[in-house]
Amino acid sequence: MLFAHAPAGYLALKATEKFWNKVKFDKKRRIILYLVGILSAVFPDFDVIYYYLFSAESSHRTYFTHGFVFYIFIFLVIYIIGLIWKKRFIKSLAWVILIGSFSHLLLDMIASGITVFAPFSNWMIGMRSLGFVKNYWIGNNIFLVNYTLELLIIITALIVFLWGWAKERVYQIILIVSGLIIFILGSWGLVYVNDHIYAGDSFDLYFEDKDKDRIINFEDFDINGNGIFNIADKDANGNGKFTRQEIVDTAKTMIGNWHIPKNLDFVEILLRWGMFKDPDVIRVAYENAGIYIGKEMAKDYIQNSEGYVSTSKDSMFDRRAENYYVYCQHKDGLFINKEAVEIGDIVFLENGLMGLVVELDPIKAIVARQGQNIAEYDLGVLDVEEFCKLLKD
Ligand SMILES: [Ca+2]
Ligand SMILES: [Ca+2]
Ligand SMILES: [Ca+2]
Repeated sequence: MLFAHAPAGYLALKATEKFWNKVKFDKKRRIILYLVGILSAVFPDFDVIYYYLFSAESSHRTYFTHGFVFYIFIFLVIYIIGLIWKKRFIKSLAWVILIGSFSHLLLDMIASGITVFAPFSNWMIGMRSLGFVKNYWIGNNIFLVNYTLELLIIITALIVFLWGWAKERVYQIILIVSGLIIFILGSWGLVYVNDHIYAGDSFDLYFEDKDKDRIINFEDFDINGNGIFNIADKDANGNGKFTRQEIVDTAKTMIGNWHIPKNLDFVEILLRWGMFKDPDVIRVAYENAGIYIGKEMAKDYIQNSEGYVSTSKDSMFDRRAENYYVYCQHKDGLFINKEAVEIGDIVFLENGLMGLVVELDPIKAIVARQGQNIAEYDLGVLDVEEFCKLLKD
């Protein structure tokens, strides 16, 4: 909910104006109250700046700025000042801050989840954390759901805002009709974009416990419980398809897409412009075959962090080609001899990108180049630096 917070705050203030504007303040004060309220509706996201500058290790929605406690405290302080000074305006100020900030938090609870009681508790409450999106259509189309809702809020706020000027019925009809047209065109655009977002079927696999050893697949280095580590297992996820072939099959379904979401992090798309990164092809393809490469890398990082460009707690840890290169180095997986290449291997290109080998003779790899659709390339036309063999079968 990146763009909808200000309009949602405006709508919340408009709906509650009779309550916080009982005495009917003059125009100037009313505008100030609206502006403060709208600013409060956006304010919780200022922690995003802190998040990007100092700590990308956890969601910014877990900071105290995304809990109700902080705003109740601010409200009480300002309200009590208003009581002591006997100023109605200050009391209304307290109310619009509370209404604005609460509108933000409630919207975030719908879109994902927030730590409602921060800083006292880290308990995340929201649609996402309650599992609403797991295994469902919404889970694979969260981009569409999220931005359609944003669009709806923005258009509604615009109509409400302009309603005051549209005194005659004909203007009101024009307003509603144009709002509808913008909504339909906008939704159509969102559907189009959504169609180019890779929606894998790894969600089930992710949270399952295939071998019933009480370690969910995502945390399990031996998903099928046959005593062979995922990375060395011919069929790591135990679905009857060979790991190597499954990796290649998955990667081929990504061709033509713009974006591959990191697990349940679709909402971050616009925060991290650039849509997809080249390591995503490898990460997701391996994941669908039962190899959580980020976990494998994190395990290696704990034993030997040398060379890694970010810590294993960084949410971009398994989305940086440099880290994959270091991991391959640590695993003695790097080689330059083309004769030894197998499908499912990784290729590092001279331009810094990485790809996934999906065909031999001639060698072809799937590469995600920023600003272009994910595509298959003949390695004869790309400058190959090194190959990497991670699968141990
Ligand atoms: Ca397990
Ligand atoms: Ca196994
Ligand atoms: Ca398999």
